[in-house]
Amino acid sequence: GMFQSESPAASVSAYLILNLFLLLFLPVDLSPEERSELEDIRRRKGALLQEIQRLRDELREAIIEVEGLETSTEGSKTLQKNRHVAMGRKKFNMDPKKGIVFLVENELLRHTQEDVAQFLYKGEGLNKTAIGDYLGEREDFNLKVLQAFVDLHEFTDLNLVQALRQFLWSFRLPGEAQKIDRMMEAFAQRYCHCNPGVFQSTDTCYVLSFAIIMLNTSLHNPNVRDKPGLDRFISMNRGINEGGDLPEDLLRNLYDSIKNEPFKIPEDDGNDLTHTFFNPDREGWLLKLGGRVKTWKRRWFILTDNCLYYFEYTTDKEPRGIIPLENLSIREVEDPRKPNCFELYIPNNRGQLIKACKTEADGRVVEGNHNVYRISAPTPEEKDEWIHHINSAVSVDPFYEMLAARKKRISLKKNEEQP
Ligand code: 4IP
Repeated sequence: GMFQSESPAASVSAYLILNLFLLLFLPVDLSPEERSELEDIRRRKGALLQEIQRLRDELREAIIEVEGLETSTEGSKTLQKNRHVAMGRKKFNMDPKKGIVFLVENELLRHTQEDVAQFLYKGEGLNKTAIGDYLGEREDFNLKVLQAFVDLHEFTDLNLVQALRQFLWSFRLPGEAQKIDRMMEAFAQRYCHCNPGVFQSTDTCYVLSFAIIMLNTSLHNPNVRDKPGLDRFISMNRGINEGGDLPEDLLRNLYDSIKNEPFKIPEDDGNDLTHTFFNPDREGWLLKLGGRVKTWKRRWFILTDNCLYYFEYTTDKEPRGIIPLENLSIREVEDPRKPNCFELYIPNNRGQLIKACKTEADGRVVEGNHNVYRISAPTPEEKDEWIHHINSAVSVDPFYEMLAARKKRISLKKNEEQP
């Protein structure tokens, strides 16, 4: 047809315009094909004009309706109020703070922590991510609303997993560690308040809550290969009850509950905290440059436990080398001989060697001889993925730090009691 030009892309639109021009304004003889194309265009134009008219009518009706509302009497006051509430909810979902201000200004919500908390707890028409964002704000009022919001949850006689299910479903936890810390602290306090005597302290409840969320990820995230059994879960939680152990029955119940049914996360886009916790392991073939002798060797690399392991064969039981990633950084580099290169290095290095170990040909385990580890990936995509995964493995994980602080507190208290 006339629009199937074979001219270069850049001139296609000019070509189309010219054709259209010829078609519309010049009395040219049209082939049957061109004629039907022309008719098609006219049809579409007609349809578009109709659509424009329809939209105009609709707009006119809406304007009349709005004007009517503004001048209406008592009867439609509630209608107007409902519309304002709906508008407030929409505003809240786009910008939680503005939404609340709008509702307060229109006298649809009282600006007290209890009323706002109730509004969020009911959550009608509210986006749970927006609720989480509002509750996570550090401002005085928001902190009070968070407290009131958590107090609206009834956890009496629920086990910790049941309580967490309810809590984690009522809004979406924001991604920031500090915010999560505040929310989980409030949760733990509320749980302990509703269930006195279950845990020795709020810290115990807090630490166990995190252990459960992590367990949920380990068991249900397909990227985590190593699925912990009940025994591991029990031993992970040794001594967290102010130095003592929690009853095994209790831990078994929680474990089974999570195993049978994962947490439901609102608005799950694969980007929630359970994914934030874990940097899924990665493995694949890479080329590695030697330390002293600069030879490239193809090695099977595995990233796990914050270490990079490399093997000669995928089936090898013992790695040829182990590189702990702590204190290392990673950067892309150009190499004259190999494509898709990156390098592990020590920031601000003054001639130190990277701490690593390797197995010599004779089986001795020795320290590595690398100032940097230069590595080449098979494709640019794989290079990016390795860099991304290694980066998340080396970056300090704020969640673990938060947890470590709690655990330390628990063990300090324990030592005070048993000097
Ligand atoms: C070897 O070269 C290999 O590249 C080694 O890699 C490497 O050890 C050696 O580095 C390098 O000399 P040749 O085999 O040609 O002798 P791999 O152990 O993967 O076989 P690294 O430490 O990179 O594992 P130095 O630094 O040991 O010389």
